[in-house]
Amino acid sequence: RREPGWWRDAVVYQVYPRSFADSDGDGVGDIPGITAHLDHLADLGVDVLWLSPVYRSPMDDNGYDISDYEDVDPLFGTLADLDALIEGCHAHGIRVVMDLVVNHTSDEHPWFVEARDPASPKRDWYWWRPPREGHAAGTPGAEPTNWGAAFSGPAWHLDPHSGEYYLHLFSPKQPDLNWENPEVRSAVYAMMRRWVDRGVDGFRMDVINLISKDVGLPDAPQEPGQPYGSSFDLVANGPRLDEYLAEMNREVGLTDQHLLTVGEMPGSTIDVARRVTDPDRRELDMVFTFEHVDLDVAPGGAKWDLADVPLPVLKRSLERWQVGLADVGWNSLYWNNHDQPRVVSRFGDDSPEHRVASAKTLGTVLHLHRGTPYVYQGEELGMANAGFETLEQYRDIESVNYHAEATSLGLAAETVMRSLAVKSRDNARTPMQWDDTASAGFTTGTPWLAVNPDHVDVNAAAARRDPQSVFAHYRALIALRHSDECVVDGRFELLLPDHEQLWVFTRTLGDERLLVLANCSSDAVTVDPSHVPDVVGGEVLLATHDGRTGLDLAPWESRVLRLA
Ligand code: TEU
Repeated sequence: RREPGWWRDAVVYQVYPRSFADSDGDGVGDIPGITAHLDHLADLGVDVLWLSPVYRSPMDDNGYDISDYEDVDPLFGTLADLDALIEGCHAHGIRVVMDLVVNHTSDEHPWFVEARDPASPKRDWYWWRPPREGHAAGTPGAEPTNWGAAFSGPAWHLDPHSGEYYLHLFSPKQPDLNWENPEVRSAVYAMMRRWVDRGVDGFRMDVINLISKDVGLPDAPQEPGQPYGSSFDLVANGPRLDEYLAEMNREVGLTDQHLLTVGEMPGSTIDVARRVTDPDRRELDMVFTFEHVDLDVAPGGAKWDLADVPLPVLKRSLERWQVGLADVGWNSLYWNNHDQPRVVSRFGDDSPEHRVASAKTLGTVLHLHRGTPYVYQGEELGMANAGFETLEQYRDIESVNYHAEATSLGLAAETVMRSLAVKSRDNARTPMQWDDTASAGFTTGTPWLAVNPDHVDVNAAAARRDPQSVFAHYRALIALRHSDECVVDGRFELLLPDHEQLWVFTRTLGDERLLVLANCSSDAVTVDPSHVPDVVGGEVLLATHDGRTGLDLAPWESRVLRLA
């Protein structure tokens, strides 16, 4: 069914079910809607569908707060619908990777409901601590540590019933599981095995490098004026991470059954990735690094403190991971997901004049790196950021909480709205744009989040008719990966690292050499022939602007050449 390392030449397509396709008119995407659009994925040529959570959930964090790991939330459909989707994918030769969210559950999960009782045998399935010494429960500073939560506020929530606090690195409705407890680990592995038995081909593991914490739960370094300590170094890449991942792999048979595993690892480093993806250690196949998507943050700031990213900085970041994992382990390659703003708006140029070319060129650059590429729904259409201007348009808990926190700390409203416009996760969550009809063919009802008005031009129906579309370009990139070993395994070498406009690199495998020439700017540029291998004899495999072979590159023009 699956060969060892099959995922090395695979391309993964991420579906955020809430925003993909609504089949029952309630304004929210659902599983039958995905099944109805599998031809889109098959036409694109992707090998894997990564499905963001569809489990039962109060939807505090749009399903990343799970109250039943083994049932489908009625909002998305039924288990029978999910079985039909898995079957439909397999019939199209597409494998299915489920989202595994086991750093935390929902506070409405029966495990946590039970654990609220101090006498319950499940009390120790979560992190409970009494108020800080010398502080009365519920008073400021009584939290057991000075850690902040990712969605604003403290990382500890007082449970009045027991007078103790519980840990939640995200929202108060997402209590962290205590992975020190072997009962927790066994319950997670049993659940994973049942999903594998149901036909699932792998897992994307949500914040999996947070599951091992420093059990001493010490205070974190706290900058003066900062409301909380920066706890990331205390909760990320903890002392037992490798032990847990190896145990999970063994207990679930992840490598034995050649299941695709990708660990989402905020704050991970190349050293952690080399270790965790080293095949000999049988932990994970690959990880999502955050290094390149944390570059546009002002030094010492949070994601909302905006900064530009000069191209050389971005190029060097991806190069570091290419070099770091060249001889051991494996990279994932991504620009987009449901947490990140749209790449054409972030690192490209989403103006009407340059949107298509920049989306295609950013796709070429990413897909010609070494690793498994991930395409996020709508990326193959060149979908852009939402363009929201009022707080009422936002839905994401992270964005809404940030607005409240920042304005209460005195930040100017327009500064906060600007940060949201550039970085809110809702930028990635506007409904998939299928056609130019009302609501872009996403729903016949009222969409849960506003549809981007640009759907009249930016939509799958138009793209599939247009040989020059982003969709056609992504289809060609995916076909190239499937047909060319050098794209999959060729050694990466960055050229012209300090050039502010050009992204130029080679891939070499045996006597085959590919050259990628990309103008990642909105101005024309001429390539200095003394700085690149002899391109004249090269065969153009893929280009954004057909028929051009000289050293002049138009704005956002890129070419992939096979050198003689
Ligand atoms: O995201 C992990 C994570 O680090 C996020 O906080 C992300 O960095 C941030 O949202 C960027 O703005 C995962 C899921 O992908 C995310 O959707 C969930 O909200 C989060 O974990 C909690 O499960």
